[in-house]
Amino acid sequence: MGKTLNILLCSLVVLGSSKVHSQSLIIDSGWIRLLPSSIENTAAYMKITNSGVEAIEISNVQSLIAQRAELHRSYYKNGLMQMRHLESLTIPAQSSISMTSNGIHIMLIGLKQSLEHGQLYEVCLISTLEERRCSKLEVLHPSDQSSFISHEH
Ligand SMILES: [Cu+2]
Repeated sequence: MGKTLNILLCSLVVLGSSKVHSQSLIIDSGWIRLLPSSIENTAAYMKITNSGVEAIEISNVQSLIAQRAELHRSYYKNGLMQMRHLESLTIPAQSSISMTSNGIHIMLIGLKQSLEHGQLYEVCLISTLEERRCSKLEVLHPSDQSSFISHEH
C-alpha cells in the first residue's frame, strides 16, 4: 500500500492532478441483474476503488442500454425496502465502495433492449470533474453472483 501511494504521488508530480483523477478510479466485480424481459428497469452493482490521494465525487452514470442511469441507495422504512436517488457518491481517497442490492446501486431505467444472460454491457461513471470511467458488466442471475463462481455454458 505504501509503495502504491509513492507511485501515485510521483505521477501526481509528473502528470498533474486531473490525469491522476482519471487513473485512480477502478471498477471491478461489476454485474447487471438479470430480470424477466417484461421488466423495464434493472440494477447494476460494482466495486469502486479510489486509489488516488484525493476524494472523487461521482455525479452521473451512463449506459447506452438504458434511457437513464441513476445512483440509488436502498433503505428500510416501516419494514419496506425503499430507494432514494443519490445526487452524487463520494469515494474517499484510498478506499472502496461495494454496491449491494440492499445498499448503494446503479439503477438502469427504461431498458432499450432485453438483456441476455452472460452478455456484457458498458456502464460509465462520470465524476464532477467530467472524467469518465467505463466498465463492461456481465448480466447475471443474482444466484450466479452471490457465489461468484462463473456459470457454465
Ligand atoms: Cu434503485
